[in-house]
Amino acid sequence: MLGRLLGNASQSLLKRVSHIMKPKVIFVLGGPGAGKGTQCSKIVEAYNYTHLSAGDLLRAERGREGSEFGQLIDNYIKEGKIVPVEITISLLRQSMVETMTKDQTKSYFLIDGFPRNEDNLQGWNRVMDGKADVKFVLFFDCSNEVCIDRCLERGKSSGRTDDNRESLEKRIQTYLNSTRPIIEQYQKHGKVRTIDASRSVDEVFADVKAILDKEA
Ligand code: UP5
Ligand code: MG
Repeated sequence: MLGRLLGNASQSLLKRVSHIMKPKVIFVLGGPGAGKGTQCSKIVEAYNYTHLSAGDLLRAERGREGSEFGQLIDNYIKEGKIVPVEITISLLRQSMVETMTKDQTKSYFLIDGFPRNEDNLQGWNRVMDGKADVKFVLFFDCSNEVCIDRCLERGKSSGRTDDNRESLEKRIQTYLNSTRPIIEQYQKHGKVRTIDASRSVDEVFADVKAILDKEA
């Protein structure tokens, strides 16, 4: 399935493009509503990074006319479950190739909301091993209560099918059971930069800047 989804052309294009400029990746993780998207937008304004939100890419694919995965993605998102990695990684990879093909200097990526579980991590390693350098994980640490409150508030106008209490409880469980262990794995290798994400947007961003100025 993976080969079919990625397409041979896309695979060899990424190989060629990454020979010229290997993509540098920061994974951005944290609970639902921790502020990943908000902070990534601010990073993009100040630094030469391209923001790829796995969730946004999945929502776009869900809404794409003729997508064979629309219904599946819809069900997974409402249930707060993690979509099979073949789908997510093909979307991420396609976006990376498109970005770098248009402009070869754009080889710095923030990958937001991925990898969320072991299946995601293994899929990434299988497909991207040697083709991209993961510098570190930017981890927005925030209590479940704050995360839920932010998403419920956003849910008043976001139109997101998962910004309701029932889906949020499932999203939090998935985050605790599946994503935290991935963060812990990276932590063991000294590859996590943790930020207290419960503060104001600007306070959080000040810490983000300090990390990027030092390391990126
Ligand atoms: N806000 C942000 N920062 C604030 C601050 N410091 N103080 C006060 N308010 C703050 O922010 C959320 C809300 O809080 C906004 O209203 C914002 O203004 C406010 P946002 O920046 O959007 O937070 P973010 O962490 O991006 O929250 P999001 O809801 O996007 O996180 P999720 O991880 O839950 O959602 P995502 O879109 O990544 O994934 C959705 C679903 O897609 C998953 O549940 C899963 O089903 C599926 N998915 C996969 O299957 N695989 C993937 O790889 C990715 C997603
Ligand atoms: Mg987001």
